[in-house]
Formats: sequence, C-alpha cells, structure tokens
Amino acid sequence: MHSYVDQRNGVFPSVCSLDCPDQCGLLVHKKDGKIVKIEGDPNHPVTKGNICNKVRNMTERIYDEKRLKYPMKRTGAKGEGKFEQISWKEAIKTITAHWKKLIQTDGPESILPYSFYGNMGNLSAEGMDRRFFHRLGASLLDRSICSAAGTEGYKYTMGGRFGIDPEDTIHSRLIIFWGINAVSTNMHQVVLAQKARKNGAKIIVIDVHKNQTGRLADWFIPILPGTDSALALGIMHILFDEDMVDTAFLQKYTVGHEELREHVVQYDPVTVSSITGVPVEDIYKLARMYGQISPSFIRIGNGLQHHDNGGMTVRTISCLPALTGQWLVKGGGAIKGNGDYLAYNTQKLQRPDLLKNKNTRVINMNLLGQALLELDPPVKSLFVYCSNPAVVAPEANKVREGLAREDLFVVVHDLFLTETAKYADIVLPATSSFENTDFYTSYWHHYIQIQQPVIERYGESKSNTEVFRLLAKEMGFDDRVFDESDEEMIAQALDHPNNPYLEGIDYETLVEKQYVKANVKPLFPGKLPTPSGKIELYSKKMEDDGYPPLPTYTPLVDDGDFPFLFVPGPNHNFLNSTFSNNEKHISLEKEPRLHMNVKDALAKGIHDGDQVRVWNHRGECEMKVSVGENVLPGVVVTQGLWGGAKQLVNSLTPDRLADMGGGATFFSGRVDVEKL
Ligand SMILES: Nc1nc2c(c(=O)[nH]1)N[C@H]1C(S)=C(S)[C@@H](COP(=O)(O)OP(=O)(O)OC[C@H]3O[C@@H](n4cnc5c(=O)[nH]c(N)nc54)[C@H](O)[C@@H]3O)O[C@H]1N2
Ligand SMILES: Nc1nc2c(c(=O)[nH]1)N[C@H]1C(S)=C(S)[C@@H](COP(=O)(O)OP(=O)(O)OC[C@H]3O[C@@H](n4cnc5c(=O)[nH]c(N)nc54)[C@H](O)[C@@H]3O)O[C@H]1N2
Ligand code: SF4
Ligand SMILES: [Mo]
Repeated sequence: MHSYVDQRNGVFPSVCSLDCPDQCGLLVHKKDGKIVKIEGDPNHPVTKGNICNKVRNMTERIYDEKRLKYPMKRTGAKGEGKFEQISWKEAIKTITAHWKKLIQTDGPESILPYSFYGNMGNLSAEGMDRRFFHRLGASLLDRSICSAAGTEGYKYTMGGRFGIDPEDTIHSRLIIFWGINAVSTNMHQVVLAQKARKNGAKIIVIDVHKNQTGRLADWFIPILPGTDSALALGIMHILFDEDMVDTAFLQKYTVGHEELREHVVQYDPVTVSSITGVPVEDIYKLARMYGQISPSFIRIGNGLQHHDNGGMTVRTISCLPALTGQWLVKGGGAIKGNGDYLAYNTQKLQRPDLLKNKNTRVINMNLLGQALLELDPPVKSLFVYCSNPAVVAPEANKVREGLAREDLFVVVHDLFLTETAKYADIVLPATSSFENTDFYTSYWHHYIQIQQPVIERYGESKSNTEVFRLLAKEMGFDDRVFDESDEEMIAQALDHPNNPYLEGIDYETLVEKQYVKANVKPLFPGKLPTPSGKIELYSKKMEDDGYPPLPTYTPLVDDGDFPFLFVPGPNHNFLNSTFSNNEKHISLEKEPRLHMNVKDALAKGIHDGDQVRVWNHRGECEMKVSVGENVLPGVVVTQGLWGGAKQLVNSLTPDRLADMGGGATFFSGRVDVEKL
C-alpha cells in the first residue's frame, strides 16, 4: 500500500488535532500533493461530517505565508522578532551545548519544558517529549491551565473522568449547558441536543454571558460569576424539601445523602438568590424542572473551572444527577470530561521511570511568570512547544518580563513565530498534524482515532517526536526508547491491561478502522473508583485533604477594589491563541469586544462602540465596547486570546491558583473600565 503522502491526488481520512472535545473525523482533499480542502468525515460515528468554521478554513493556516520553514536564531532583542536562518544541525548543537553546560553548572532542574495541547496527538503532546525530559531530569511541569480544578472536584464525587456517552444524549429530555459556550466549543454536543429537542427536550443554558449558546436556549439563566455552586445547592435544597429525590438510588449508589439533606437546609432560595443574582422564582422553576424531567443531562463546562472556587463548583454540580437517580437512565447524568475511558498506558509511552532524580521539582504552568522571575534556584532555560504562554498564561506582563530575561535561554518549537517565539533564542519549525503519525483519544466522545501523514513536511519542519529524538541523540542518550518509531510507541500506549475499556484495541485495528470505540458500559450498576466505590456526596477524602466534605459554596477571593468581574474566555474562530495569527480567522472574528451592561455603561458615560481602556493593578488593554443586556451589572466579558500587546487580556488575569488541582483563575479577576 502506498502511504497517503505518496499519493498526489485523492481524499484521505484524518483527525482534527485541536484541543477541542469533539475530535472530529476529517476528510482531506489533495491535489498535486497539496491540501485543497478539508471537510468532515461523514463516516465518523459522532461528528458525522460536520466540522467548525475554523477547520474548514484550515488550509489558510497550513499554507499561511508566515508559517515557519526553517530553524532560526535570534539576532534582535528579545521580543523584537528578528531572526536569521540556521541549519537543523546548528540548532540542535546550540541547544544541547547550552544544556550540557547548564547541567554542569546549575543542574538539570534549571531546564523547564513548557507545553500544552496545541496538538492533541498523544505522541506529540505527551510522548517522546516526556521520555526526553524525564531522562534529562528537567523540572517537571504541572499542566494545570485548562481543566485541572474541575477534574479534581469531579473526581471527589465520581472517582475519575467518567460521564455518560454523548451519543446517548439524544434521549435526554432536559439538557443543561452549565458554564459552557458549546456552540463555539463543543458543537457536536449542540447537534445532539438539537436532535433531542426535536423529540421534545428543553435546553437550559446557565452562563454569565448571553452568547451564541445562550441565545439558542429555551431558557437562558444569567448568573453572577463564581456563584454556581450556590445555585446547585439551592436546587438540592428544593429537591429534598419537595421530595423530588430518588431515595432508592441514593441508598444504593451514594454515600452521605442524609448528611447532605441536612447540610443544604441553609441554602434556601432567598439566600441563594442573593448570592447568585438568580430570582427566587427561577430557582424554584429550575429545581422543579430538574426534579421532574427525566432523562436530564448536564454538560459541565470550563467556565466554572477557571475560578478561585472552580474545583468545589464542579464537585457540587456533579452531585446533582445522583439526587434524581439520573445515572441509571439512558441519556441522564452528566459529562464534565470523559478522558479516563480512553486512558492509555502512560508508563510505557512517557517512561517516568527514566527520571533519575525522583525528587525533581514540579512547577505549576499557571505560575510561569513567578517561576521565571522569582524561583530559586532559577529556571535558566525554557523549551516551549504546543503552547503559546506569552498570550495564554495568566499575569502576562510577568510572563513577558520573565521571557525577556537576558540570562534565560529560550527555545520555541511551533508552526508560527508566535508572541512567545519572538522571545526565543532558537526557533524550530514544527510540522502540522497532517504531516505526522499519531493517535488521538477524545475527552468527550469514546473513539480512538489514528492520524497517518497525508502531506509532505512543510519546508524543513519536524514533528515533536523527531525533534526529541534528535535532541536525545545529541545529548548522548543512547537508551533504546529514543529509537522507537511512532508506530511502536502507539502499540505500547494501547497495550494497557489495567484499562478494560481498551481491551482488544491495538495499532492494527486502528489502522484498519480509523475510528475505534472504547468498550464502554454504563457506569451503574457498577463500582466507581472513589474510596467507597459509590458516588461520594459526603467525601471523607475531601476532609482529609482539608476541604469541606460536603458540597459547599465558597466565595471568590478578594481581587482588589475594582468595580467589575472580568471574564475573558475563548472565541468562536480561534482555538485559544491558535488562528490569532492567521488573516482569514482574524477577518472572521473582526476584533475583540468588551460586553457591558447598559446600567454600568450609563454610570460610566460609555456608549456602544466606544473604545475603552480596561485596567487593573496587573495591566491594561484596549478594546471596543458592546453595551447591552448580555451580561449582568458588575460583570464584563470579552472573548478571544488575541496576540497584540493592547489586546492581551491575560495582562489583567490573576495568577492565583484555584481551590483544587492548581487550576487557573482566569475568570476571577476584577477590572475597571474607562472611555478612551
Ligand atoms: N471555538 C473554540 N473552541 C474551543 C476553544 C476555543 O478557544 N475556541 N478552546 C478549547 C478549550 S482548550 C477548552 S478548555 C474549551 C473551553 O470551552 P468551554 O467549556 O465552553 O469554556 P469557556 O468558553 O472558557 O467558558 C464557557 C462559558 O462559561 C461562562 N462562564 C464564565 N464564568 C462563569 C461562571 O462563573 N458561571 C457560569 N455559569 N458561566 C461562566 C463563559 O461566559 C462562557 O460562555 O473549548 C475548546 N474549544
Ligand atoms: N484569558 C484566558 N486565558 C486562557 C484561557 C481562557 O479561557 N481565557 N483558556 C486556557 C485554556 S483552557 C487553555 S487549554 C490554554 C491553551 O493554551 P495553549 O496550549 O498555549 O494553546 P494555543 O494558544 O492554541 O497554542 C498552541 C500552540 O501550539 C502550536 N502547535 C500546534 N501543533 C503543534 C505541534 O505539533 N508541535 C508544536 N511544537 N507546536 C504545535 C500552535 O501553533 C500554537 O502556537 O489557554 C488558557 N488561557
Ligand atoms: S476544532 Fe473541534 S469542532 Fe472544529 S473540526 Fe476540530 S474537533 Fe471538530
Ligand atoms: Mo482548555
């Protein structure tokens, strides 16, 4: 069989590599060796041929003039963006020579890898790189920027990243999108919800911003940021009070329902209304709908998790389906993330055993600015890949000050000269996922997919696995693990006897079928991986870890005397900061906007369309304001991680850590706004 790369014309199966729950199946059309069109693969069992606008326009990114073609070294000042071409040989030699010296003078922990999921392929995002940095003994990175707080919170209740099969949600009669902008960020869950709606389902959206998802709802419930656990506790109060709980389910499958019943007495609708801004009658209406309609499904989003109390909020909401016994009903329950169904063998893929120094320090990626400016012993070298911290990390001004340090040796491997890459000493060009072999495991649906290279490598670009193999060789690491091929690594990762859901799935089946579903069975009856094996409404483990053992409302941390809570989320046409440097996607998105309530605008003398300055003690940015009723008074919302210095929303966001998992608190910062 010819590889796809050798065939200059045709249509080839592929996977979307972006950090998005949908992980769509794609069909890539090639003409004369180049991709001319990308569309959804109608054979994909969940995504069924529909894809988002971002990826329909992906060719504009793959063949963007600005894409990096060869390695470069810096010739201008840090951050200035002046570079000259060098060979791969020189690049790899420069990096390894620097590191060999650092290991002598400062030890390997002075080197810090910084990466996230710019490419969701497991080999690219957490394969050969992990092996390499483990062997090197570099500082470890705690990759907590996305969903760490909620993952931890959900785990206390449910034991792991286990929710329902999204394919079952067509049977739901009540669907609650809670803190998720699903129209932009999980479009196929919206498609499934629309199907359910045709069968009579109602869609509720609970959000701080009436965005495109809120507009699609049968009922949009605006809420004050960071107060959702109070609303969930208010619902529980009414469910118990009005006898709408499934006692048989609670007795059989949960721990602590009696304690919970007493505990939620304090969360009466009047109290909850004063915390959340949700009217008392709406709290009753919501609780009664939730108590009476079955199957009901809650899609728990990231908006809840990027707060000081994100862990506890998700922990609390994830208790709700148990109260009404929804886990036993097809289409009932919740999804926060489904990542653990497809958990592969990380020991074999990532080889943590290669870490010689077992006590290697761990650095939280949300604290990058602090780490670069304050840590002792200092970080002396940073290797960035699959991430763009100068734009996406909180306290961006600290991050940039750190990146600009003259004594910090920075290497960035990316497809573009990102804002971060402008600070690099050495820039390495990365292949796109269409040029690589990899395997993909969705964190929403239950399918594993394979990517085989479709096109030739762009310019001199190299994949992550290739780069780390080269670095290993030059460092003199002769361990056999650095010679293993991508195919061998996939086979090892899939060989995971501890995960019964992966039984019978191997490399050959993946190549043959392209999409393979995990052997998923309903969660109940069954044992959860919590200490008790049941849903833990009361969690002894939480108590041991220093948290209230029962779901609780904890207010946001005081962020200073600024009048507005600032919620800067992602936008529709970018994927975090990816596409923020591609003209096509910028033109689709136009410009960043600050959404503000009419009452606040009036008080500040601000009019729709005015240019405003948004500022606090951390920084400032400028944007156009949209005045209306889409946010509550006291809240301002903007979307999109734009690259420009004046649009850098993360110059305003706090680097406090959330209550659990070392998570980020992007949405718990406060700002002031004034007309320019
Ligand atoms: N188009 C597009 N898709 C994406 C991404 C992207 O950048 N663009 N990013 C991808 C990634 S990495 C992730 S993690 C996901 C994130 O996608 P989502 O899970 O949708 O998370 P966010 O968009 O951060 O926030 C979701 C919603 O929460 C709201 N919100 C904020 N604070 C609160 C609160 O306190 N309470 C409530 N109820 N709502 C609140 C916001 O207004 C927003 O509408 O999307 C992925 N998909
Ligand atoms: N204010 C605010 N900040 C946020 C968020 C928010 O909602 N608000 N969301 C947060 C969340 S949820 C997340 S997940 C993070 C995401 O933050 P990042 O993980 O940094 O995501 P991206 O901005 O998409 O940057 C990914 C980079 O990886 C590169 N890349 C893609 N494929 C490859 C590859 O194969 N190899 C290499 N070497 N590079 C590759 C891309 O070109 C891109 O520059 O941002 C966080 N930051
Ligand atoms: S970004 Fe999400 S919705 Fe768009 S093609 Fe990729 S997986 Fe599908
Ligand atoms: Mo994320």
